[in-house]
Parts: sequence; C-alpha cells; structure tokens
Amino acid sequence: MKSDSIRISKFLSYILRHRPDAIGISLDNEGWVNIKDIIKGARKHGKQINKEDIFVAVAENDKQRFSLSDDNLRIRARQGHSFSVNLGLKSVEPPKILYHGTVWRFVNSIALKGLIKGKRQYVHLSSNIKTAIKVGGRRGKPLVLEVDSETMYKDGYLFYLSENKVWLTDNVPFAYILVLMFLKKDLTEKDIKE
Ligand code: HQG
Repeated sequence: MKSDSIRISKFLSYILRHRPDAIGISLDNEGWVNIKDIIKGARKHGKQINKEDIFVAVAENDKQRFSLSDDNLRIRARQGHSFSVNLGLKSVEPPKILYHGTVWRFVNSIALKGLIKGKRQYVHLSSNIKTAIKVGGRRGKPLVLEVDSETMYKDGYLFYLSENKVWLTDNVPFAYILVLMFLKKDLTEKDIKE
C-alpha cells in the first residue's frame, strides 16, 4: 500500500467507522454513503480528495476494509464501526478457537468483565494467532488470548464473519478465555510456527 493510499484509507476509516459528521455527512443505517458526498464534504472541510483516490485506496487496502456498491457509487466500511450499523451479517458457526490480541495492562479488567466491545460495535477476534499479535501489537507488547468459541457457540453466543474475515461477537465472558498467551513484540514467522 502506497503512503497516499494509506492516508486516504485512514481518512475513510475515520469517516465511515467513527465520525461522518466530521465532514458534515451521514451514513444510511447500513453504513453506506455516496462517494460524491464524501468528496464534497471533504472539500468543504479543506481536504482535496477525488474518486480515483478513493477507488485506489479501496483496492489497495491491506485488510480490504471497504466495500463499494455494485454501481460503484457508494462506499461503506466492512467492520470496525463505533456506532451501530446494519451490516447484514448472518450469524455463523465459528472455528473451535478464535484469538484476540490485546495488551497486558487490560488483563485485570478483562478478567473482571471479559472482552467487551467498548466503543466499537463488536469485539473483534481472528482465526489466526498472527493477526491477533498484530492487533495487540498496535498498543505495545502484544498479548494473545485464546477464546473457546466452540463452547460459546454451543451456549448460544452469536458470531459473525465480516466480508474481510474479521470474526465479530458481542462480548466474551472471561470463563470462555482458555489460555493467556504472552508474546514477545518482535516475533518472526518462525517463532510463531514454533
Ligand atoms: C480491549 C483493527 C479493558 C481490547 C484491528 C482492545 C482489529 C478491554 C481494546 C480492530 C476489555 C479495544 C479492533 C476489558 C477488551 N477491559 N480492555 N474488559 N475488553 N478490551 O481498537 O480489538 O486496522 O476497539 O483488548 O485489526 O484492538 O482498524 O479493538 O485492546 O480488527 O481495520 O480494549 O481494529 O482493525 O480496542 O481492534 P479496539 P481491537 P483496523
């Protein structure tokens, strides 16, 4: 991903997941908005951005965070919202184990409350350890939790898989956290396989 495209992706994430009002626009209840409105709103707020930039940022996005409508006129974020949007996700059976990347300083609170969604619409989980290490590593030395998603699902908890393969659920009570894995920050691929 080139730096321009990263900059635009970050802007789109901010607008589409958290603060559409920052450029005076609003999303529909499924999280969609007209690309034209983003361009207009951004201009009004002193940010020059064009359709091409947006298409490139969507296509190059490392985590495929955005969807375009079939007619390419509208855009939305695939997950990660800090308000409620109807993403039309159907509950699906998760893998037996899912992972959550966090940091040590949150552990006491996680032990008390389990994993909570905080400001986001869902708790985010991944099917592989590597992703969880990256997610936790954004905040410091990563700590990966193993979640017994199989038992959670049997007990009636719902799981959703976003279009870009992030596992989502409402909360994970501490009882379903099987293992706490403490990991070094600078792991290599080799370390992870071992
Ligand atoms: C922690 C990125 C205290 C949780 C990533 C996390 C992800 C608690 C933080 C996506 C807690 C919330 C989401 C509790 C959870 N007490 N802390 N009871 N329960 N936490 O950013 O999962 O690049 O909202 O461990 O790849 O870090 O933006 O969630 O550290 O998929 O596309 O509270 O963001 O995606 O932080 O990251 P976040 P997250 P993007």
